[in-house]
Amino acid sequence: MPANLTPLYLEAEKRYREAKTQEEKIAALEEMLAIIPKHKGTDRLQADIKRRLSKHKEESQKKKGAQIQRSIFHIDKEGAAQVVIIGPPNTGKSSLVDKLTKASPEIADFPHTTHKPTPGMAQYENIQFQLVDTPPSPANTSTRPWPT
Ligand SMILES: Nc1nc2c(ncn2[C@@H]2O[C@H](COP(=O)(O)OP(=O)(O)O)[C@@H](O)[C@H]2O)c(=O)[nH]1
Ligand SMILES: [Mg+2]
Repeated sequence: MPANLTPLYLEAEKRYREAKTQEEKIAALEEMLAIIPKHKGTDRLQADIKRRLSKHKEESQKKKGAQIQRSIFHIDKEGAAQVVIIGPPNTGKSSLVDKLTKASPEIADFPHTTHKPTPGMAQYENIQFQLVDTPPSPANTSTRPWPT
């Protein structure tokens, strides 16, 4: 039996072939499945679409899982450069990010106030830099660069 695929279906199929991301592929396949003529002649094609759909959904889930795992310590670079401020506790890292960016990292007179990397954008002339405030390593002890 001929499949008699409609122009709308063929368009969705073209979108699937050209799709770059898993999300685009899933959207195109779902559309194909919704509009494919449902009869004996398309049984195999329908099964094939369903198989691809579950494969892409699985891939997309795997990717999301990986992103969530790295989310706290992974900061996507933004602007011209990513500058990570590192140093012992209580040495003014958060104060620097607070002064130079619109971010509001917590500043306190005791160590380990910052728990996770906090990004903020700093502008110099017409260039945007990303500054990342970081928590200190637990092994570090305070070595303030100014007299106390
Ligand atoms: N005297 C002085 N104190 C500072 C300076 N920068 C930060 N502080 C103070 O040092 C303490 C620790 O600062 P914070 O930015 O939280 O340090 P971080 O732990 O390295 O992020 C706070 O009480 C700040 O107000 C500075 O340049 N001079
Ligand atoms: Mg801090």
